[in-house]
Amino acid sequence: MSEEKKLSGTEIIKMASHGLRGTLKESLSDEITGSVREDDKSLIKFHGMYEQDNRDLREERAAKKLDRLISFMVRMRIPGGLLRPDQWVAIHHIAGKYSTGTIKITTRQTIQLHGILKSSIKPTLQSFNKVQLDSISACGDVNRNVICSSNPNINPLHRQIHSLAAEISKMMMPKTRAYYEIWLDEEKISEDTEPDPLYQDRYLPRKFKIGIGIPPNNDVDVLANDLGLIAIIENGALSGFNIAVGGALSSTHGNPDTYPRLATVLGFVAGKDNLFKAIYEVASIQRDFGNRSDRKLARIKYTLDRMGIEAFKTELEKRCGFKLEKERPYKFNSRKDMYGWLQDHDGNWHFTLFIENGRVLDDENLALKTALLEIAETGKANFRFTSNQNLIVSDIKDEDKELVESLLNKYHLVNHTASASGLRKNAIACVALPTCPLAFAEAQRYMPDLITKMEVLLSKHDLMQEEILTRMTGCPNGCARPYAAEIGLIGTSPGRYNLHIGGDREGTRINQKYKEQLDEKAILEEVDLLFGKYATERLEKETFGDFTKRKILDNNI
Ligand code: SRM
Ligand code: SF4
Repeated sequence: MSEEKKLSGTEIIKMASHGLRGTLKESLSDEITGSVREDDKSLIKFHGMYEQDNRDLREERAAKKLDRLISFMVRMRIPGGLLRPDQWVAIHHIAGKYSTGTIKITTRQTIQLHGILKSSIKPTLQSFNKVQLDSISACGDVNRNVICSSNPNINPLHRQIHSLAAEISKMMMPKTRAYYEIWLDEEKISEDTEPDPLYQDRYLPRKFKIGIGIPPNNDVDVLANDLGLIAIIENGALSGFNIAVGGALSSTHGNPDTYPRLATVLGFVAGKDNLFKAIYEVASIQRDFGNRSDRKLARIKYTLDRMGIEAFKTELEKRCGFKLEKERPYKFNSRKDMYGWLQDHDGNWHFTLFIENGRVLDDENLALKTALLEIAETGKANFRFTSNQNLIVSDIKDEDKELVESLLNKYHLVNHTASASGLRKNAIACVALPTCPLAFAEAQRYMPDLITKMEVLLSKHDLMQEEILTRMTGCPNGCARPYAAEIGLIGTSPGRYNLHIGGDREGTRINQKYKEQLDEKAILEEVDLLFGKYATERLEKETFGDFTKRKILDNNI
């Protein structure tokens, strides 16, 4: 077990929380402040929420001697990112009534609503509950939203594999009834805390993420997860999963002990019972061996590297009571979303819609939110989120395609998707300002403009057809997975970014820092030089990431 050093403050809060209840009920009924009590700020995350404030307003409010305007972000638990149309309709109205109105599709196939006042949290969660949705353990030191390759067209077995996301999510949920009591007014049956064999009273040392990848598409960045499950399909049947442990993409500026890491494949598991046992026991090892004194070093990637891969695997096999088989061959060839119309193996239709940085709102150019509401109201399409922050209007029967297509066209969404450049359609940015308290620089509000300027350079070098993966974050926490991009821009201070290059297109290589602290002018100068070299010196079919790795980073100039 892990050496017991001084426990971090969060550990003490979790243990004293009586099954994540803390004093949340008291915090909620305190009308003097829009905030929750200090310890409850940690606990509320396990219920899918973060306390925030709008950073744009801080200065103005401080000048008027006003406190920060506190509100909450709610992140939902939507395993595999699949919603029924009536659920989308509900979210549309809830967003309009209680939040800023913008629906944000995240990099983990779910949605966030921002700007919810304390008094509106309960009505928000109760409205979600009416359509069988919740935000349980969407954040906190537990298993988060389970993601799965989103496009049903990938493989005839997609439905079967995708359904595992919901089952895994259910198995990994904490056993406490706290969410139901605090937010949904369920009566407390007993004073005892519910026994929870997996999480016990300390939960995990840190967040834990599970992703399911269905080759050949790695749209979920499966190796960026604490636990990545790679579906192995042989002779048209699902044989089982390669199990990969230790992915996570954050680092901290100036802290060399932290690093982004892709998961290591430990072996192969066949059969659902063994798969679920292995998932459970990977988490139990992290529970018992993870670092509980330094949260910066608490993810399973550090546990794995500290224990050593073989020792970790031996412990896993001991706990599972069976040996992992040798990993089976698989190949990823892309991480992009399959934009436009596709028909799956059952004859249903799916339209993958480009949503810039996952922000669903109506603006002067596009009535996106209205369009999606109208489509959902027909009841003829499900909504699937992708880990690239896009949306698949999906599962449309052949006879309903015309109706859905007419709405997509009415609101210009087909053209919006078709006309966006390859660079833009393969770019992701995290939320950053104004709500993220950790942001040093802009991301989703700035990236569209930067892409426009980069498009000019692509065009100059005759590279407009290229689909280069570009990802931007406002800090090194890596929420848009910039360390796994061909071009990664990582915020260091207002208006400045580190430039990373050399990631591959399949998501199997971490990129490297190339230049530090660049402002926009310097970013564009560097990108211009790199595009110029790429246009003239690349090998046939060589991607930008492979080229920059070979020619620039490996110093083969
Ligand atoms: Fe993240 C913290 C947003 C995916 C690594 N992330 C945050 C917070 C909650 C800031 C905070 O702690 O107060 C951000 C909220 C901003 C806001 O105002 O909404 C935030 N993360 C996001 C989202 C919404 C980005 C987006 O624009 O889509 C993504 C929500 C995913 C979801 O639905 O669950 C999001 N975050 C990720 C990913 C990508 C992934 O999981 O595939 C990563 C990198 C992978 C990983 O986990 O290593 C990621 N977020 C972090 C970290 C660094 C964790 C670490 O190991 O150190 C933090 C900071 C922390 O936990 O202390 C963080
Ligand atoms: Fe906030 Fe940093 Fe995550 Fe962006 S990467 S959302 S700035 S924590």
